[in-house]
Amino acid sequence: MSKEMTMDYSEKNNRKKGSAPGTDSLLAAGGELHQIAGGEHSSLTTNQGVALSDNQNSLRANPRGPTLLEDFILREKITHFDHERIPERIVHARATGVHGFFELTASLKQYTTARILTEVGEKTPLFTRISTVAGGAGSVDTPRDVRGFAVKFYTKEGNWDLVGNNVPVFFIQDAIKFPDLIHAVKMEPDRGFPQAASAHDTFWDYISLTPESMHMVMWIMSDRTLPRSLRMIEGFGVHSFRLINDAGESTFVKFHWRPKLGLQSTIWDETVKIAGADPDFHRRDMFEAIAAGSFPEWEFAVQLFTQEEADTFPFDHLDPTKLIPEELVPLKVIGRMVLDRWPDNFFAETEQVAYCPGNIVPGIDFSNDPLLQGRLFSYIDTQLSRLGSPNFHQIPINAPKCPFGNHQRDGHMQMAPQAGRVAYEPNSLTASSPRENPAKGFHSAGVNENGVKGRVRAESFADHYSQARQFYLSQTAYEQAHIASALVFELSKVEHLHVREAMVGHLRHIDEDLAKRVAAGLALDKMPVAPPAAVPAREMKLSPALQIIGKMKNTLMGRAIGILIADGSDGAVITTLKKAAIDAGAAVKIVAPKVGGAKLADGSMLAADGQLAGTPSVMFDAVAVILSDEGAQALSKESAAIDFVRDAFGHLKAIAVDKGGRALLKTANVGHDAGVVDAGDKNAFITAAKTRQWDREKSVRTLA
Ligand code: HDD
Repeated sequence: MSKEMTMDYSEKNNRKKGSAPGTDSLLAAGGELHQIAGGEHSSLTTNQGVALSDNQNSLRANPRGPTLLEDFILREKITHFDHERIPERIVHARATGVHGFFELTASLKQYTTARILTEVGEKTPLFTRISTVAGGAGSVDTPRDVRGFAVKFYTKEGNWDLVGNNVPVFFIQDAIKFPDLIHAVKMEPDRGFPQAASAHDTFWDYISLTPESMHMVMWIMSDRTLPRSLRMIEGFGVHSFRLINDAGESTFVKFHWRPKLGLQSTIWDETVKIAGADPDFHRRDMFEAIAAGSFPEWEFAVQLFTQEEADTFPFDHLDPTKLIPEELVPLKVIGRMVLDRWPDNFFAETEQVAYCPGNIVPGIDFSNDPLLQGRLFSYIDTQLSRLGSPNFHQIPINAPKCPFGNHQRDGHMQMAPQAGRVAYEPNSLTASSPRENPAKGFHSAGVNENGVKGRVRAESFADHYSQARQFYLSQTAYEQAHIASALVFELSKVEHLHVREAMVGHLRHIDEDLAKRVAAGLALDKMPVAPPAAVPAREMKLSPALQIIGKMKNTLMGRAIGILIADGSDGAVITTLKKAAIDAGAAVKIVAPKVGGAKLADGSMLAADGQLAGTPSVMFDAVAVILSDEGAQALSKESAAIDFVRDAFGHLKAIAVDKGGRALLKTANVGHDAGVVDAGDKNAFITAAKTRQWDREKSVRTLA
């Protein structure tokens, strides 16, 4: 039972009295609730506090007679149940949320007054929600999709929400286009599918008519949208923001999250199979990591630049389809985020958390990015409809952890019994009531705005291809092949030939070779004409920081190894490999035909962590197959075992095998290369397991 629940009335009331005097603090409001959290043998009650004598039978006129309308217990229970669901988010409905903290390691005092960015060593609690975009709340974790990366910092100066993605650019330059973009990508309205997939006509039709999306298209077709784990993605604030110092001077800033475990993605065939094997793959991975005490961590970094520097960039930093290459403005690491506490209740926290890019604190300000400007309106409006009340900020997950108060009153679900006679400002009746604070309060950057009003797009936003080209050309050859193959896959799902052709036309502006590869993959009979381009792609300096492979870490930390065994397997080999993998930081799971385990060669039983049929090799980063001759013989007739090794090989993973394991590989017609190592050589296995066998790919599939 939580401490809160064991407090008696007087304790709670005392605590309330002790809270920030003279403010209308809503913090104490939660203390009025005496809801039972589920202690040992506590009585079930109705919502009115009436104890229940029977929770299994409704009130009947007689044992076999009709149920009575009088049954207030039944009615209350069913009514509440009927209202359990709230509208799911129109985008980013499916997500994983975790509590954690931010710790500042380098002060930005020179640039900002925001305390969270100036007090080195100070820890700020936060709640992070990582989401897919297109799928509904019940969709799978691993579609090809952007991941939302939203962080709510509960700072001492108010809540700051940094609502970003794992991709640093966006599809469109103006918020007015957002409803069209989302309608195009979500399930088609007449048929209700596809769910959580961009591989369909309406999405690509819209994109092919929206040249400004081409840079984002390169990112979403890359393996960035197929993350191995939510712990292995980057996060970006996307837009430029401003920092304001105590002299009122402002500096532009871009925010970045960099995962301590390095970047890692899956490959497409693997992702598709994970979706079937474990629709909750990412959520479970995060849950298990936190339960095991291996807390995911990200570096927080900024790119700082002045207006004068921005004037020299070969792009407009206010255009959200552009990024600032790290090679142009280096990242300065200023802090870290650690996620260390799973929510107590998914609905109360992960579902009800309400992020708004407009939640900002003194010392930070918005830029004129037109997408950001539109977002400032959209989120609060969404929360009003989703959570149903202007008091959604009082829900504990949304409430600031600093004192807060004003003269806003009433409304649906008002939780705070706001005391006193005065609900206005200025007033002369209550000296302790909250009032404006020019010294500490929020000030906007003093920016000169002039020009002609109109529905216009700045000319500096007209270059749609240069950074798309820069991104594509900066990738390794493997990654380029994955991008080309992803385009072929997606456009092959598009029924309208003219849409496929239009997309290939755009690709010609990005890179002629890419366009040719995709055209060949689609078996187009001739190269489509490229559409007119306001600004043809310019050559930009390559940016290796845009690769995934370049940002992978040579480590098994946070990774998983599966060891497939059967009756008769050699226990000593299993133990040695398991220990080596654990020592290297990996989680290890034993997989056997039966979950109870297998009888090893020495007669002992080894329990399994997963049954073979339900634990395919897509769950792991590398596998070992340790089998006796009889075990290999038995598994040669099991398609799950054949798939286990075939997929491990096809997904470019290291495989350790003993004699029996090798026999299974032979039966499965799996080849041999440097990534298939002898189970007796644990060091060779650990080395191979830390990476993917990229060179193998050409031997297992034809890429575009
Ligand atoms: Fe958005 C949710 C990120 C553009 C309107 N967005 C939402 C979430 C993330 C982002 C991470 C989920 C927050 C959560 O976990 O609850 N959105 C972005 C990024 C964008 C972006 C990085 C571009 C740089 N969004 C964008 C535009 C609009 C919206 C241009 C509307 C004009 N976004 C919404 C929304 C959502 C949302 C409809 C749905 C649920 C919610 O807000 O709370 O208001």
